[in-house]
Amino acid sequence: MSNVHERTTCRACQSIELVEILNLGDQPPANAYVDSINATEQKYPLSLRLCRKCGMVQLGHVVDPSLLFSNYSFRTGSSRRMVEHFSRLMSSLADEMQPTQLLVEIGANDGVALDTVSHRVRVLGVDPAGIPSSVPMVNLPFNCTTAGKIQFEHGKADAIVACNVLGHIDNLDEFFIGIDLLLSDKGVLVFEVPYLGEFIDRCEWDQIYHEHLSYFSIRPILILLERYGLRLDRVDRHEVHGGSIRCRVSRGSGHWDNLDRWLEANEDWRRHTLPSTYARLERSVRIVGGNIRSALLQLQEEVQPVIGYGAPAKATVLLNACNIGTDLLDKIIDCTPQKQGRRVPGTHQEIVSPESVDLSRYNFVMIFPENHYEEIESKIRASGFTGSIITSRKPFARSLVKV
Ligand code: JHZ
Repeated sequence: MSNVHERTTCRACQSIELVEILNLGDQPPANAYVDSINATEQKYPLSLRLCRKCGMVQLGHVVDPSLLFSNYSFRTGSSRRMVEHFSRLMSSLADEMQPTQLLVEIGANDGVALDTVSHRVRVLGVDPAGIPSSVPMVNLPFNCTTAGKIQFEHGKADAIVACNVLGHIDNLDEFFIGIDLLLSDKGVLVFEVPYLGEFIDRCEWDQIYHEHLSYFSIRPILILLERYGLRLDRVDRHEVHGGSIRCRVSRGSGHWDNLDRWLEANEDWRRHTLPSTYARLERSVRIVGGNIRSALLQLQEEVQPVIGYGAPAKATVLLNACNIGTDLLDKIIDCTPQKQGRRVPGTHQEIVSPESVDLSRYNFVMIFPENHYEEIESKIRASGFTGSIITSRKPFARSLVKV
């Protein structure tokens, strides 16, 4: 299997004290949507490991990124709420900048967030996926070479944003060396990552896929920052992607004054490093996975029509891990044009546009992206759907059944 390699050292502290905490078996890359119901896709090991030394949770195997990010169909612009969230961040950074200063977004995707401040400061996106965009874009993975190229062509960056990017990078040292090259002396780096705290508390196991190599808490982040002469200026929690942290970083030493208090209030270091925490997580995964399958089996027996809503990478993980084929669920609605007409990797549900479906024909809708529940629910209800909504965390909504 040359497209995948095993990682035996911790991505944050480089120790070899990695222990396996959850194994989801061999799974297809979650965003590799297929064109045929008969497709036979390559599957790769998907297992989670804990670094006993620094508490970093990470995948044990790395799939070749060119397989994961070429033909990438995720679009930031698919959620109004996320566009608003990122636009607020861009706007607050632009407030601090002069019009001639440079704002770089790593993992800019379709450039929708950068576009909102392109009239206020100089902007540049970096993303290997090559998605059409209205802002200038460097279509390369971010590393030292790309950072050097950007610096040569555009000068140093006064602000760098990287949201939901760090988790996708195997060699985090290359990332931070690149930041060191590109960031101006007084520049700021702002990054967001889904937070390990909520990942554990809410059993967000559908976030585990080959793209997501790391699952962050603050302490491993501090190890990385300190290695590159960076200080953490502040941390904020945001209720996006199931619970995320936003870290603001600049050059220098001695972290945020409030850091100890923040860690005490938010981060249970002992719990994050204990294998027993993850043993509980593993048990919950088995139970939740079983519940989802049983719920769909029950609906099938009762001949209750059910359709999925939202085909994120998370749906691929869940459907494959729970072995839910087209016999139990055959269609999923998704607003992303690049996914429509294609099928979920591995389990092959057809992905269709919202306009093509008459929801009044269904008694149940299963929403896959819990993180977009409110936005999707309001669309479903606005379309006149009066049936029951079930989700991966609440597969049984029997009391709500209206038949
Ligand atoms: P969503 C993404 O993961 C991608 P995914 C990425 N790998 C990452 O790191 C994480 O986020 C954090 C659809 N939808 O955002 C659009 C509707 O159809 O949960 C999407 O396909 N109607 C970079 O893939 C999906 O749901 C709607 O009204 O798990 C949501 O995907 C809305 C709101 C969404 O990302």
